[in-house]
Amino acid sequence: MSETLENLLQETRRFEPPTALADAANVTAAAYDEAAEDRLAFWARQAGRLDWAKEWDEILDWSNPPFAKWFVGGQLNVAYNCLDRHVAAGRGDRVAIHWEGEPGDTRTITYAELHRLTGQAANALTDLGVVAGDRVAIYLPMVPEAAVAMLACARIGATHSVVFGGFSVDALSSRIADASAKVVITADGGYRRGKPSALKPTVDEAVAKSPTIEHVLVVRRTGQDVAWTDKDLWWHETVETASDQHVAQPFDAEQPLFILYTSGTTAKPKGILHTSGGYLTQAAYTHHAVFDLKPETDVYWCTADIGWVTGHSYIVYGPLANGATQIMYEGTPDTPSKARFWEIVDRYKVTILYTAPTLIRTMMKWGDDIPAGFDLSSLRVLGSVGEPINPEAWMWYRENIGRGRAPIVDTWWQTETGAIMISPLPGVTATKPGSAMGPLPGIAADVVDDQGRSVPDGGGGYLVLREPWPSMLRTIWGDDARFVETYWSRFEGMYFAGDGAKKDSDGHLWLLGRVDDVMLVSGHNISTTEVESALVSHPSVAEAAVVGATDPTTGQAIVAFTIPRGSVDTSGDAGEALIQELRNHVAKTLGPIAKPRQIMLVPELPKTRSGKIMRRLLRDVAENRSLGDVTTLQDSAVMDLISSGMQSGK
Ligand code: 6R9
Repeated sequence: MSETLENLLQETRRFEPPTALADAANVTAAAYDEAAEDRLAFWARQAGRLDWAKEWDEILDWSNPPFAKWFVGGQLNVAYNCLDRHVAAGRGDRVAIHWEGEPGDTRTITYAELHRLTGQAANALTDLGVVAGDRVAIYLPMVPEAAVAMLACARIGATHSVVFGGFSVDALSSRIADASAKVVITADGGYRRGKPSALKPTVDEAVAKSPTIEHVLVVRRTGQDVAWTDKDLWWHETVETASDQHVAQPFDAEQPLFILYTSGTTAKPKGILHTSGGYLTQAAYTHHAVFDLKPETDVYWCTADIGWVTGHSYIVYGPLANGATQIMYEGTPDTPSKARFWEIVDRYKVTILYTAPTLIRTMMKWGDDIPAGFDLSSLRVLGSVGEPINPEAWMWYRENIGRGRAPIVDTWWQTETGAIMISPLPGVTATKPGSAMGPLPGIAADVVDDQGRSVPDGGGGYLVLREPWPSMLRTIWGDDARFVETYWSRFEGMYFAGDGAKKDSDGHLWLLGRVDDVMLVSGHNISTTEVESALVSHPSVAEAAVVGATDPTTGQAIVAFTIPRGSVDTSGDAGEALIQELRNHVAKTLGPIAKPRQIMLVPELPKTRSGKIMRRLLRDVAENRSLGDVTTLQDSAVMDLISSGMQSGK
């Protein structure tokens, strides 16, 4: 990736942290110096945010890399740290979760109540024969029981494996089989787009293929009819009748906490294994530092689904370890109207919002007038995660949601890293639209070339992590060899994240997406992210996805799928004219080499449930191949829409 485009690096806008926020910030610039001076001592101090039943003997055992052990010999209970200690400190009446169901029903759950519910669920699981080390699959909609189920597993030392409520029978049964799960926790259904959507039939089919499953616990959410087998138990008859008295036992710092299968935009899903002490340390620290959380006054809202790592670390473990008050929302952002998010922010006076670029671009497409109708003045920190955020979407987020005041933290991390690794600090960093800026204190990130040499400022290459970190994955479940091969073999002694990145002239980092997505056009490396950002910088474009399609002349040619903004006329000649204008716009912004061969105007883009564009499918469309595996596709009807409704021009 030596010959890269300069476009993103020419960004000259800078946004200083607001003075009031900087003056009262949880973390100041001194944290970088402290961590640089002694990284391990820094992490040991962060571990001190938690209550340990037994202090560790050694901060890090790295004697058998890449297999790390953090806080060796230490013991703690993760659920105790998220619940009991807050209740014991007199904070039991604080709201933990303001839950908002899609149909408009609400529940307010205090720390004391969440503690009681978790104790009941822990007792119920124990009665069902679940013991420390067993695996429990969780296949639930965004209901409070999802958090309760996770915490109950943590409380008894069982390992949870949360599977997205939208996944298919095969996705669920293969994950159950891979982890040999003993119990599945599910629901009759959940609400999506105004309708009850069934979950139980999928579980029934998956369980029929899963000999390891002994019991199925079913939460009643929608009240729809369900088939019943002798393995099934209602949650309200089993958990809600159990004793809420449960004493949490401490477990080893390296006790497996959860397995989470990677989003799988490519290849066979990997069961990423996370353990307890190091994971909770970094989830709690980063939530405190990156969002500047003030637990007494903030109302925090992460819009991710609990089935994604963002939901694990920034709905369940980080916020609850920190005693935060948060919103949990069950449904989609356009039900009952496209104003749903802003109505929630306004009503609960949300102060910290953490969402994804895909949602920000969707809101852009729907139009500025929707958020403009609400009081969003409570918002003081805005976060982004999941994909590179285009400078244009970043500016839209800042202006229309942050009202030009709230700092944006663009947070780079992965299921594998367990917690945020690269991000601005809201009270410290002067941000640049589209850049995740730099590694957090205690994190050693770098960009290297093909040979693993650090690139100079201004250069581009592969993102790596040079030192182990507390919340790092410990292995791929059941496959140590694949763990070593996937992450630690590309560059000697470094973790290879699979992402491309650039350093600008100040040494700040620009993430460019998966390296598999980089295109090679007439011998030039061009990242899909850069062409997408150029397209989104045109006023008529809300969202764009770019792929490299095989081309007889240039090797690969750039094909772009583009969603126009709501008000743009794309009928007939107007559509053709727009396509030509966009091709020229990209050529002008990035140089003629980046001019797309073809631009298609489409109504939607195929995305994973976590909101990442599935470029592999678009490449198939661009090359007229039949479609590959779509099990992680949010809505397979999108592909039909794209294939039938697209307007294409060369
Ligand atoms: C947390 C999460 C990880 C991949 C990662 C990268 C992309 C995430 C990003 C970002 C640019 C950001 N990614 N955050 N790219 N800027 N702020 O998304 O985990 O589902 O495992 O995906 O997402 O490509 O490698 P996961």
